[in-house]
Parts: sequence; structure tokens; C-alpha cells
Amino acid sequence: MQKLLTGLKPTGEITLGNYIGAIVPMVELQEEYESYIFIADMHAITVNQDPMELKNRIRKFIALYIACGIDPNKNIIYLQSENEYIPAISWLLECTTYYGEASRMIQFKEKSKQNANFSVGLLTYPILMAADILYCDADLVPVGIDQKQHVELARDIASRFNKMYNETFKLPKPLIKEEGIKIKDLKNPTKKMSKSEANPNGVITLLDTKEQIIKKIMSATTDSEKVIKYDMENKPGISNLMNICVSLSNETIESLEKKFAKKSYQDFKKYVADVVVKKLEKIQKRYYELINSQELDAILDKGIEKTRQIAKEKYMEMTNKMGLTRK
Ligand code: ATP
Ligand code: LTN
Repeated sequence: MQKLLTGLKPTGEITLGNYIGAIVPMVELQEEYESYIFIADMHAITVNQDPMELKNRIRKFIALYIACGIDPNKNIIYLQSENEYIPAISWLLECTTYYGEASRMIQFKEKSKQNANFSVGLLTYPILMAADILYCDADLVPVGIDQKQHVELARDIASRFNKMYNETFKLPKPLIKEEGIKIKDLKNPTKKMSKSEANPNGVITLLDTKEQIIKKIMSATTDSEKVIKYDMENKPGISNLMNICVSLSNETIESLEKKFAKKSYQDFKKYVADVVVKKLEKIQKRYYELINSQELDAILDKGIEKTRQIAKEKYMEMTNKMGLTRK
């Protein structure tokens, strides 16, 4: 069975857009692969983080992903910072990576321009990512297009290491998601729903209360017509609500158009709000069971035990091949 590996950076709240666009496809993939899913907390600290906030967010992220259907029996779930062999492997890889290669990464070039006082970690970020991927011989790495270059760098680093020290790493491939449905901001439906949006009224997060969800959907921007019809260009607000509803239920665009042919926008919004509330209530129920439970710790303990062993073996193999040994 092929190995699939994904890292999730714990930044911001998880939105309904992230759920529909990223988590649901991940839940589907877990059936086909041996999957490694980890919280990339060491990647989060390349920029300044409030320690208390980061700590809370890490736990929240893991609990939410599991509540959304990432199955601990089908995935190895762990916290990156608990595997001390990952940064150790990263250092060994740093020493076989050229400065030129690392400084050519688009994300580094862009982010280092935004703030003159950037950390060295911003430069070595992709090499830590290479360690994340290479230690367990992952075959496939599902990432957004912005991370494709980093997976390709991991592949280049692996290939060079193999040439220098003999076959050590599998060469990973990025798995780029097809452009799926983009959920739009409820207040400004020409823009995608995004966790960094300043106005919270257009964004539904997975832990919004029933009242908040209803309020946000009932006040979503629509248009001055009265027909419920899918037309992303001329009726982006209504079409976005239809996309949300279709993504979370068995409805289709056609069934919605038929069902609401003679109904008001108000009726339609109530229906969409009900679909969202029902879906998120289920997720939240599981989330609140998990968040302070020993079950969550047991899942992470099991995950780290397995990955630490795998990473240790890879680290030993690397140090031996590189001459870092007394025997
Ligand atoms: P930011 O506000 O920092 O840009 P974001 O909420 O837009 O964050 P990302 O962190 O860029 O989300 O993306 C995480 C994943 O969620 C990606 O796979 C992306 O395709 C998906 N995603 C994000 N927003 C949406 C959306 N509105 N609709 C569908 N998928 C989305
Ligand atoms: N850089 C990624 C998070 C990440 C990752 C990884 C993804 C860290 N290590 C390994 C895939 C594989 C991001 O910013 N989303």
C-alpha cells in the first residue's frame, strides 16, 4: 500500500471552506492509502507565535480533524514537535542542500520581503518539510499548489543524498488537488471564504454556534431577483449557498432549483442554515468529547510511538552512511 503524508499548519480557525475544500477530500483519501497526518507545529514557529495560543490551537486542530472524520484507526496521527528525530534529520539534510536552492523558494522570497527581520527558520522551512516527508518514505504528498515547489525540493534533496550515500530515500511526489468548488465569503461572494478575513460575518468556522451560523447565513449577501437558480456570475450569493448545501447533503443543484422554484430567498436560506447546523452539530459533538479527553492523548501517543521508531531508524541509517559514528 502506498504511503501518503500531509502536514497541517495550526494557524487560524478552520473554516467551512477549509472543511469542504480540504478536509472532506482528505477523509476520502484515507480509504486508499496508508496515511500519515501530523500537525506541523514546528513550521508554525517560523513566525512569531503566542505560546499559550499555539498550545490551545494545536489540540483544537487535532480534535477537529478527527471530529471531521480523519480516522485514527486508518491514519497515523501525531505532533511533529514530539518526534525529535525530525529536526535531527532536517539538520543532516540541510548540510546536503545548497543555500542557492533554499533561497530560490518562492514562498521564502515572498515572505522574506514582507518583513525585514525574518528568521533563519523561514529559509530552512522547506528542508524541515523535506525531513517530514522523507523519514517515512512517503510516496505521495497532497498539497496545495503553493507547496508543490517544496515537495519538489524534497525530491531533489533525496535524490542527491541517494547519489552521495547510496539508496536511502524514496522519491516523493506531490499530489495536487484538482481545483474543486471554492466556497465564497457570505458577505462578499466574489471572494473566497478565508480564515484571515477581517469581517467574521462572511466566514463560518467549524466551532460557530447554531445561532451564529443561522445569523450569518440569513444575512448572506444575495441579489435583487427572486429566483433560486445557479448562476455564479450574475447570482454569486445564491450560487454560493447552493454550493454549500450540495457539498454537505445529498442535494444537487437541480434538486435545489426544483425544490425552491416557488419559494423565497428567506425559505432557501433557512434550509441551507439547517443543513450547515446539522453537519456542524455532529462534528462539534465529537469535538467536545475529544478536546479534553485522554482518548485524544492516547491517539497521539500511539502515533508518536510509531513514527519515532521509523524516524530513529532513518536517522541511524543516515548518520552511519555519513560517517557520524564511532564504530
Ligand atoms: P488564508 O486565509 O490564510 O489564506 P485559507 O482559509 O484561505 O487561509 P489555506 O490555509 O490557504 O486556507 O488553505 C487550506 C486548504 O483549504 C487548501 O487545501 C485550500 O484549497 C482549502 N480552502 C481554503 N479556503 C477554501 C474555500 N473557500 N473553499 C474551498 N477550499 C478552500
Ligand atoms: N508547509 C505546509 C505544511 C507542511 C507540510 C509538511 C505539508 C509542513 N510539513 C510535509 C506536507 C508535507 C503548509 O504550509 N501547508
